[in-house]
Amino acid sequence: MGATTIARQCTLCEAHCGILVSVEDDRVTRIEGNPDDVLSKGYICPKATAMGGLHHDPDRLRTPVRRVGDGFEPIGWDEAFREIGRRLRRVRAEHGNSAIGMYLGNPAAHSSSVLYGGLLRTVLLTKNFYTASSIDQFPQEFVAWRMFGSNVLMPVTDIDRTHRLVVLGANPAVSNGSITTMPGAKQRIKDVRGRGGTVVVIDPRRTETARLADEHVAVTPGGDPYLLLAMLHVLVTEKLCDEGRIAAMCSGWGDIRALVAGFTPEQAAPHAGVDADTIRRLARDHAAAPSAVMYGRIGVCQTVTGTLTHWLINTINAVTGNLDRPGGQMFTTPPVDATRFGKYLPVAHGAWTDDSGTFKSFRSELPVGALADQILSDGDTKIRAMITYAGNPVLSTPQRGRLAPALDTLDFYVAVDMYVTETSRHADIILPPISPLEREDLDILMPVFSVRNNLRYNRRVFEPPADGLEDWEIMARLVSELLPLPARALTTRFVNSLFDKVSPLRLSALAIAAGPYGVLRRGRSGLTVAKVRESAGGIDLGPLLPRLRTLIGTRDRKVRLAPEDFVTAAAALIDAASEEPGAVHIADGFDLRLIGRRHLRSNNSWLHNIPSMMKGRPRCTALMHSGDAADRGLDDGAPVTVASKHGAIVVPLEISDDIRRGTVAIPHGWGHAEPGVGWSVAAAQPGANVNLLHDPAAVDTFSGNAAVNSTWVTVNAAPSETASTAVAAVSTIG
Ligand SMILES: Nc1nc2c(c(=O)[nH]1)N[C@H]1C(S)=C(S)[C@@H](COP(=O)(O)OP(=O)(O)OC[C@H]3O[C@@H](n4cnc5c(=O)[nH]c(N)nc54)[C@H](O)[C@@H]3O)O[C@H]1N2
Ligand SMILES: Nc1nc2c(c(=O)[nH]1)N[C@H]1C(S)=C(S)[C@@H](COP(=O)(O)OP(=O)(O)OC[C@H]3O[C@@H](n4cnc5c(=O)[nH]c(N)nc54)[C@H](O)[C@@H]3O)O[C@H]1N2
Ligand code: SF4
Ligand SMILES: [Mo]
Repeated sequence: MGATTIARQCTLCEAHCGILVSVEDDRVTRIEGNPDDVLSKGYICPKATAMGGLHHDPDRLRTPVRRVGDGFEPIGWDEAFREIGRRLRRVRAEHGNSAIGMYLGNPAAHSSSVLYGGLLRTVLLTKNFYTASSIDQFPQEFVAWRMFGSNVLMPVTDIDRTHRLVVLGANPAVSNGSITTMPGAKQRIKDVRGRGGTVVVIDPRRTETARLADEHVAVTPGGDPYLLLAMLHVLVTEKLCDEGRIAAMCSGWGDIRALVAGFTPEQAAPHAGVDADTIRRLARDHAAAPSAVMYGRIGVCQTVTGTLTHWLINTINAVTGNLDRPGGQMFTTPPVDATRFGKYLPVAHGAWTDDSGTFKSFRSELPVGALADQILSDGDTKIRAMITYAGNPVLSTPQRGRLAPALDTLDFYVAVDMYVTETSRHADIILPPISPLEREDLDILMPVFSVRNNLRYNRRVFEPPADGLEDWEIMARLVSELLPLPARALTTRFVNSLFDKVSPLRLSALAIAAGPYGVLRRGRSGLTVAKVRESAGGIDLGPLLPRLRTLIGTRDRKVRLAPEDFVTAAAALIDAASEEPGAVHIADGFDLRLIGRRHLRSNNSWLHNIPSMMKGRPRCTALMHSGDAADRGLDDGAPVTVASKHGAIVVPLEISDDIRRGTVAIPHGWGHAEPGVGWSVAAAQPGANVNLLHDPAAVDTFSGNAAVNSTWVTVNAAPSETASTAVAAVSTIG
C-alpha cells in the first residue's frame, strides 16, 4: 500500500479530536490534528499518537483466547461463542437471570457499538448490571433527574460564550472536558480571558487548569457543599438573584432561601477551607458577570456529597439567571436527539438492591462498589457468571482487593477486551474486538454533551482482518446465544445474519434522518451520512440553543430547585458544621486526605503499554506539599507507604507546593504488577493500585457513586524491603 492520509477521530477520550492518520506500507507513520475538524480545529493531545501504538501493539489480542492452566490459547470465534452460550445458558437455567453479571467500562461509550452493549444488557434481564458511570457521573445524572425530570438532561457548560468560568473539581486542561466535551480546552479557557472574561478554578490542587486561571481557590477536599451553600446565602441575602427568570422557570425558590438564610460564609469557611471574604466575592462576581457558568465534574462527583454538590452548582447557575442561556449551562441539540427522548427511559431509583441491601439500583444498574460482594454473596442475586465489556474494574474501582480473587470463584467469565488485563486475566474466554483504527463509525454519543452541536464520521484507516469482529458484532453474537431460540444450531446463524444487517452505523443513519436536522424533517437540505462522509472534518450544527422548555420532564415543566430530600440533607450538613472538621478521622490516626489526578499521557488504566505514553517522570506518585513532607521527614522521590483503613500501597513521593496542605494526590489506573497480565511495557513500570485504599461502601449518599475523593490516609517512609521494589520501579522510568 502506498502512502495515504485518512481523517477520523481519536476515540480515546470524550473529546474525540479530529486526527489525520498517515499510513505507509500498512504502518501508521504520523498522527496529526485535523485543522478542518469542526469541533477540535486541529487540537490533539499527546495521547492521539497512541492510536497508532495501540493498533501495532504486539500485546494486543487478535484472536479469541481460552484459559488453559495459568495461560491462554487461541480458539476460533465459532467455538468460543458456542462454549460461551452453553456455559452462560446453563448458569441462567440453574440460578436465574441475575446469576449472570455484566460490567460495561468507559471505552464502550466511545463507539456506537454501545447500542448493542445495551441490547445485551436488556436480554440478560439481570439485576447485576454495573458500569463505570457509578464511579463517574451518577451524581450528575441523579441531579438532572430530580431537577429537570430526566437523568439524560445533564447541562453542558457553554464555555465558548461565557464571561465567567468557574471550574470546580475538574481539570479540563488535562482531561479535555467531560459531560461538556471540549477538545482543546486549554485554548477555550484562554479565550474566555482573551475576550475580557474571568476564569476561576476551585480545586485542592493548583492544577494545569488553575495555572490558566485568574484565580485559584484551594478548597478542602469535600468542602465544596459548604462553599456553595454559603455562596447561595450571599446571593439570597444580598438580593443578587435573577428573580424574573427564577419565577418564570423554577419552583422551590422559597425553600432554598429558607435553607441558606442562616448559613454565613464565616460558618462555612473552616469546612470549605476558604475564607469568608473569598466566598462573598465568588458569589457577587458570579451574579455580576454578564454571563457566568460554574462547571463541576469528577472531583466533586466522587465524594459522599456528589449529588448535593452538583445540585448546588446547578442551583447557583439557575438563580443567577445562567441556566439555558448562552454563556451559562445549556442543553445540546444533537443529531440523534437523546436528550429529547431520554426522558422516557425509566430511572427507577431503588427498584432493587444488592444482597446486603446496602446499594440501591439507579437507571437499571447497581453501583459498582457492590460488585465483588455480589460475586462472593450467598444471597438470592449472587453472581455466578460474568461478562465484562471494555472495562478493567480490578484497577478502576474500589473493591478492597477482593474483586480479583472473587472473579476466580466464578463458574464462568467472558471478557470482551483486546488485552489480558488485571481484570480479563481471570476470564475463561477473552474476545478481542478489532482495533479502533479498523472501525467505521458515526459519533452519535459525544454530540449529546458537546460545546457545539455537530456530527462527525470515523473512516476506517485499515481494513479489518477477514475474521475480525467489532465490539457490536461480538455483542450481537452474545445476544443470540442468550435468546431462547428453538433449534439453536440452525436459528442462531439466521439471527446473526439478521443482526449483521442492522449495524450501529445503519441504525445511526436512520436515527439521524429522523432527528432534528434529518431529511424527514428538513427534506433534501437535511443532514445525511453521505454529507458527513464527504466533509473534511464533520459538520458543524451551530452553537447551543436555549431549549429547556421543550425538553424538561418535570410535571409542572419547571426546574425543581428544591427537591425535599436534597434540602433535608443540606440542612443536616449545615447542622454538622458546628463540629470540628475531620476530627473523627484525625483521632483515628489518619491525618491526610487523598484525592485523584489525571495525566495528559495516561487514560484511566489502559494506555500504559504504549512506549511513547510512558516517557518522562514516573506518574504513579503521591503528590504532597513540601510542608507536609518536611513534617514527616520525607524526601522527594523516596518510597512512601500510603495507608487507609482499608489497605496500603507503596509509591514514590513527589513534593510540590501546588497541592493544598493536608492533601495527597495519587492517580488511578496503575498497579500492573499482577501475574499473567499481558501488558509487557506496563509491567516494567507498574505503579500501584490506589483503589486498594478506598472503601467501596463510601458512596455519594443519593446516587451510590463511588466516593474515591477525600479518603483519609497516613503517609510514612516505606520499610526498606518494600522500598527497594518501589525504587527499582522508579529507576526504570525514562
Ligand atoms: N480512584 C479513582 N478511580 C477511578 C477514577 C478516579 O478518578 N479515581 N475515575 C473513574 C472513571 S471517570 C472511569 S470512566 C473509570 C474507567 O474504568 P473502566 O472503564 O473500568 O476502565 P478503563 O481503565 O477505562 O479500562 C478500559 C478497558 O477496556 C479495554 N478497551 C479499550 N478500548 C476498547 C474497545 O474499543 N473495546 C473493548 N472491548 N475494550 C476496549 C482496555 O484494554 C481496558 O482493559 O475509572 C474510574 N476509576
Ligand atoms: N489525560 C486524560 N484525560 C482524560 C482521562 C484520563 O484518564 N486522562 N479520563 C477521561 C475520563 S473517563 C473522565 S470521566 C474525565 C474526567 O475529567 P475531569 O473531571 O477533568 O477529571 P480530573 O482530571 O480527575 O479532575 C478532577 C479534579 O478534581 C479535583 N478535586 C479532587 N477532590 C476535590 C474536591 O473535593 N473538591 C474540588 N473542588 N476539587 C476536587 C482534583 O484535584 C482534580 O483536579 O477525563 C477524561 N479525560
Ligand atoms: S484529548 Fe487526546 S486522547 Fe482525548 S480525543 Fe483528543 S487527542 Fe484523543
Ligand atoms: Mo470517566
